[in-house]
Amino acid sequence: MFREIPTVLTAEEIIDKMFRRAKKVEVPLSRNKLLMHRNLSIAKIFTARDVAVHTLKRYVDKFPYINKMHPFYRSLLELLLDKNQYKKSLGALNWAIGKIESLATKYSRKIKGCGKIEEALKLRKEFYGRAASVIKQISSNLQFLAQAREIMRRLPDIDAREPTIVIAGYPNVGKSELVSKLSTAKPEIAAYPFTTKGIIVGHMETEYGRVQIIDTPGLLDRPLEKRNKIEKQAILALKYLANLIVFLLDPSETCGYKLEEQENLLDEIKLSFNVPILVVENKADLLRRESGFIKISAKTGEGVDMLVDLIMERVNTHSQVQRRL
Ligand SMILES: Nc1nc2c(ncn2[C@@H]2O[C@H](COP(=O)(O)OP(=O)(O)O)[C@@H](O)[C@H]2O)c(=O)[nH]1
Ligand SMILES: [Mg+2]
Repeated sequence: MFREIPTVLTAEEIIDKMFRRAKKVEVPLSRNKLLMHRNLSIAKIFTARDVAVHTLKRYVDKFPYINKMHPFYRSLLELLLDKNQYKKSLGALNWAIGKIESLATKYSRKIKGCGKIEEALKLRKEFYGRAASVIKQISSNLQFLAQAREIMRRLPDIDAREPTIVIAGYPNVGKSELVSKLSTAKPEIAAYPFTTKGIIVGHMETEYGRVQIIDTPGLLDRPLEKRNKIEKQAILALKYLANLIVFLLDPSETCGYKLEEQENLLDEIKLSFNVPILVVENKADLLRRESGFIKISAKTGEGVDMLVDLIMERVNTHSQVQRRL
């Protein structure tokens, strides 16, 4: 969706392009010089108009409507750019399209009715000046959209419609190890706002179709309270994506965090995300304790098949299907 947004030219670049193309326009030679010059001027005006309208229309078509986006992307974009300014900028482009179309119509009519070659030339110049001024008036809007494009292109590239599992838990509890065990292909890194690490996206093929697995280094691996408001909202955007959060505990504490600390993070995530959570105890090869949670070893693979069954059960329950629709 975001890959299709074209590069946004500056006002000067659009103006250059309009007149460069208009300059190349030719009409058949004719004995009637006045008629020939009128036709030439009109053809040039229409070419300049077409360049401007085509360029701007493409932007209007290719920049997505934020309000129609999946809530995951919508909530991230609301943090990253001024939504009103975005709407206004696209509106300004529409205004410019209409303005240039009507100027072209008006000036071509005037030229048709003019009686002198010089006048045709003068009117053509006048159109150029006015059309250029319209484009200059949307210069800041074009600039804003160029920035918006850069922001949108850096958004994580995820299929928001695919059932998605988000993995959480303190560092070193085995999240990456588990994601690589569950993924059918090598997980990919996707950019994520406010973290340089990005998120890791893997895919699991199941009899019910593909499931996306997301590892979130630096996001869901420490208390949310330590983040600033914007970071926190960017992290919470994951709730729109996740059908299920798999929270990994490491009772062996070889990760370097006390189990109690880990459980506090679990409680916080439970409170902050309105998403079903599956608690999994990892590193069962090192330590097993009495608890109601499923036990696995991401390292040896023990219990992982059972975990997949549990995940699929949770992802395919009626409520989950409803959430997707
Ligand atoms: N013994 C044992 N070690 C594990 C297990 N899962 C992960 N590890 C190790 O724990 C360390 C941290 O794992 P990693 O997947 O990078 O943790 P993450 O920070 O949560 O992504 C690595 O050295 C892993 O090899 C497990 O089930 N058993
Ligand atoms: Mg990791």
